Amino acid sequence: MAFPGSRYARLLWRHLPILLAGVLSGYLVGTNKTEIRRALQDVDYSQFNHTTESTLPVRAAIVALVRNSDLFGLRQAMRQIEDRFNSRYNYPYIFVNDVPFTDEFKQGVSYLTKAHVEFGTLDHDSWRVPEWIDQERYEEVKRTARYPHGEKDSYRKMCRFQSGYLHRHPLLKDLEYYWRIEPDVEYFCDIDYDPFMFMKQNGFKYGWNIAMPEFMDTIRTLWNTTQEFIREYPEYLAKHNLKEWLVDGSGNYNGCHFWSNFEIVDLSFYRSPAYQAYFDYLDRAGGFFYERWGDAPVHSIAAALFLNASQVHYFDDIGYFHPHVYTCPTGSRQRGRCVCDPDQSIVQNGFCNVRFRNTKHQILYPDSPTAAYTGPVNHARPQVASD
Ligand SMILES: Nc1nc2c(ncn2[C@@H]2O[C@H](COP(=O)(O)OP(=O)(O)OP(=O)(O)O)[C@@H](O)[C@H]2O)c(=O)[nH]1
Ligand SMILES: [Mg+2]
Repeated sequence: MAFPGSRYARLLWRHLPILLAGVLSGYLVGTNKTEIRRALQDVDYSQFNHTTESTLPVRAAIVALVRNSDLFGLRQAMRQIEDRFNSRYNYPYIFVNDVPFTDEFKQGVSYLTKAHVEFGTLDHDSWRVPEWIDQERYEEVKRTARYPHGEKDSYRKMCRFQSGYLHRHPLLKDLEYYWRIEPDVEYFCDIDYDPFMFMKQNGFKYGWNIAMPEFMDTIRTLWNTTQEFIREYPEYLAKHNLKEWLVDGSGNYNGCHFWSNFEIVDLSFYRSPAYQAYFDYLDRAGGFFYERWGDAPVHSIAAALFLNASQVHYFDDIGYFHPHVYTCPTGSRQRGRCVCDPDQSIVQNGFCNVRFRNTKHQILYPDSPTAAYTGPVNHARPQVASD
């Protein structure tokens, strides 16, 4: 009869490698997390980049300025863009930050796509309060401002950067078009065509899908400054421009602007002498800091004045949500390619949306007896949330 101890010994020897592996991984997980993190940081991100870039019909990318802390909101947005569109096209992504991206961020977004992903840090000059800004006056503005983000320095730098510098970032230099995204946005509908190619083939330079009135306290002098600019540089006004979309009966700015958190743009527009001169003029005037001029009204006013109406396209088929506004294509409940409820989509008959459609229609078809839209119009303005 064999001694039971020797059977246990044989069993122990046979399973020793498994036991050792278990102990080792337990050690790594339990006591040496920094080592594991270090190993993960050495991951070569290019392994996620099975790009088909060389066959893309347009030099374009999906672009965002983001913070490391936006990782999960951005992953949510990318997941939807991939599912709805990009997993079939593999347009590259470019992410820019004012501080270096963490490895956790780089890895977190790279996992979501087969496309090429690039990460850049912006340069100091594009993210600062310029020397011509009176610091005392600026501090007073931040203390007393009563509109969303009115107290924030970073928000103003962000708006200035997105207005004048994002398109000039070295990572974007070879692009013809960009599609801007943001954390926490949602895409409700399959996009079963290539919007970049669509823009290019139709000669569109600016594409949007939400138009809203701005908080007027954030842009008190933007329109006057714009008018001064136009007086100085009348040659930049496009012949068939959309100025009418921007003004009320007395010629004052009505606050209408495209929400630039979604925009698809032919970057030759932002690189044009007209846009560059406009941005420089606004920057000198100081309103990015003394007020809180957003990149949305700046881009929109420029598009309305320096482009022809035929070059500005309303993507009414792209269902989209940015907190807290929602646009859902009319009739999509029947067509079934969207997961949104058109009845909740109050911006489509909003004042700015309707005014755009009717203004463009009138410019393109001056002899047409009918307007583009004749239904009810929603005149609601955004509420100030921060006071
Ligand atoms: N790197 C970096 N990105 C920023 C900073 N502030 C904002 N952003 C990014 O700029 C974009 C716009 O910022 P949001 O905070 O979403 O601004 P918003 O959409 O006008 O404001 P909300 O309606 O409050 O969301 C987002 O992609 C942000 O991640 C910042 O200080 N640093
Ligand atoms: Mg946002």
